[in-house]
Amino acid sequence: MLAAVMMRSVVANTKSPVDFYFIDTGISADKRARIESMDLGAGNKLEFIHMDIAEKFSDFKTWENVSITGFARLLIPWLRPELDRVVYLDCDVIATGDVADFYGEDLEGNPLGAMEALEMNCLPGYIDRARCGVDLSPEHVYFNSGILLIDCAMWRADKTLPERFFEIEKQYPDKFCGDQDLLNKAFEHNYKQLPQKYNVTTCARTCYDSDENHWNAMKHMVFRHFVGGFDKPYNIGFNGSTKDFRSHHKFWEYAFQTPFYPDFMANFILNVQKPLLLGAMRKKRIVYLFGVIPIGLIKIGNIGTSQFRLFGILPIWQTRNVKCDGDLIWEK
Ligand SMILES: [Mn+2]
Repeated sequence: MLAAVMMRSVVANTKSPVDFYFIDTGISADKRARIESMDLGAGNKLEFIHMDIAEKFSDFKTWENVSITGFARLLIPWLRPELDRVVYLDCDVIATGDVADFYGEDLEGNPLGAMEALEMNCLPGYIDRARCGVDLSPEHVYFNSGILLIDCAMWRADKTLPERFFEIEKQYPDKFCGDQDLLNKAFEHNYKQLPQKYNVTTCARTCYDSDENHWNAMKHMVFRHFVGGFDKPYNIGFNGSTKDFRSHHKFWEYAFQTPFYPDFMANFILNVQKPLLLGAMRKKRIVYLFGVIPIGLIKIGNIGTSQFRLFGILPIWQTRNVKCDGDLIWEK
């Protein structure tokens, strides 16, 4: 239960009192009781808000690793009409700095504050596919929807906004990244881009455009966001271009302070064994043409491109590609 770790990390790093609102789209009674048993510290409050997500977003398309739960964040401003500004955090986030810094950022009249999805630049084909999927203008900086600063009052004042969400969903049913693509389209050129230290999705230098920006994000990191399956600290067995072990020790430090530590450890041990299994499978990827000529399947990059190579050298076939002129090709 990642949300428990996220909440522990937030209270450990801020001096301000925090009101947590846990959007409950179907948590089990057992997990809820374990979360409620946690000591979040004096002055901090926790409230569960139940949402019947399947009913609210029954027409929304879900696939791959995009679950319907992700769309819950679209309704945040209407869940508690008395709140004018909220910080939204994914459950796969930990705070390493003070959440109040983020909460207090000047949105300069924009309805939303968010950070560039730098990890998308590191994954071949990802950013193009996401952009094509909702027809984003090239000038729009594509943001990650896992950490948001929401001006709830502005969202509520915009009477057409909920309708626009549904229209975008209808217009682009094959979009790539669920709520994230939808929000990027809904707030195209209409959000405040905030410093990357508020959403460190990757520590890899290659994802940042300069040494300075990389250094600033690392040195002043306020939130570390463990995006994707292979970047989760308990999923240490997998490798990816965005993978980096920085802040993993922090995750374990806070996980230890929750009732879910044994569950995380069990996952960790299971996942440590997976590369051994995958290594064994990889050996079987050599096939023999006419039963004689060996053709190796060599994986290039982390996601997307795979090539067959004759004698392991000459490329003879390529699968998975992204074109960006309206014609989207992506083989899973
Ligand atoms: Mn996330």
